[in-house]
Amino acid sequence: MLHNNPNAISARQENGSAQSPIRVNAHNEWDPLEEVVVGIIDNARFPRKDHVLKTDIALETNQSIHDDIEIPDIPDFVIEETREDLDIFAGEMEKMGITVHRPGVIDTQRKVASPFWETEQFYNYCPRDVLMTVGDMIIESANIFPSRYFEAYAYRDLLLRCLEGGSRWIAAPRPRLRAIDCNTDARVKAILNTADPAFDAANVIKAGKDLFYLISSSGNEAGLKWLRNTLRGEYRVHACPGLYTGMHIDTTITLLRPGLVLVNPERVNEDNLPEPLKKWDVIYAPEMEEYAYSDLPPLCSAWLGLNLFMINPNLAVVDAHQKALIKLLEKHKIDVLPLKLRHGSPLGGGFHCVTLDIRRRGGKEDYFS
Ligand code: ABU
Repeated sequence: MLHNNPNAISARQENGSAQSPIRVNAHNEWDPLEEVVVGIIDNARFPRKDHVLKTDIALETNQSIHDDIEIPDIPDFVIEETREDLDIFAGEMEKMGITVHRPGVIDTQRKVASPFWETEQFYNYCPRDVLMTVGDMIIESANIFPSRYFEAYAYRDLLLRCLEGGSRWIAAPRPRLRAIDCNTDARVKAILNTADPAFDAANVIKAGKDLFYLISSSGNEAGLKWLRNTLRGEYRVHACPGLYTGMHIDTTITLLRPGLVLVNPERVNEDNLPEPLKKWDVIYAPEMEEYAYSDLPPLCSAWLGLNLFMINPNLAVVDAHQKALIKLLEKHKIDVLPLKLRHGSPLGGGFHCVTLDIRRRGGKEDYFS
């Protein structure tokens, strides 16, 4: 059902329990989770007018951006099964005593515009892409797709509660995303060619005082510079170039616990592994089990199994299809809660993508000294 009322953005949260203040505390990818956001699938449609998304699809499928790029409809059963999978995931975390927040519902077909473009909006399935928590700070990222320009508004009530709780809240400057900022040369494996800082929050993972920033199509050098300058004196932001030209870091490097990292064997090797992680034990992910529950094309790479979500240093939520990966994690003394996101790949993300950790027990440590 389409929720047409633009004022419905925060209906869920406003009708919910008392709006108590929240103190953001998220220093790494593994400390015991206390509070989290899980994405939603309401009103999910692929935006048809987003020229950067079209460029991405054209580059991925070797089409010209001048071609009539075909954007599929998302069948109702995909929406319903995804709602079910997300609710099961959220419910499992609630059973563990973790507080779960959900984004507000937006009318994705309502057009939005800047001086440079007009488009429909993306759906709120991946909070990980638009918001980043670092210590007591929450950062709105500078996303590369115009259809995601206003996506953080779906979290505005939550952000206000974080502000009330004493958290720092900042937003990166928005890139212009003009037509001329899009790459049209399929040989250059980057969607954008812009001097403006542009990065998805999911280009970054955190390990205490150290953050790792993937240079890719969804995260440019200027975005790295903005993050480094903004966090100067507080964090070391390590550039991760030459690993993966696609999108996010969370199908390439997965931090499991202090001293243990899981990497993608097609992208990462002893030489290009980010320098600080060379001090850690490295495990290489096994081949991924491939599957599809619909005819929709994948939006993610075949390595979505690495996109697992740590509940604490000894427990991971992992795609139940990935039996070999589960075995490997168990061998390293990590228990696994196997769950499904049947349509994760065509919709754009796995368990790490559909979450945003708001609060984990623990403080800011140096894991590399
Ligand atoms: N965060 C989703 C991963 C997308 C990718 O395969 O690059």
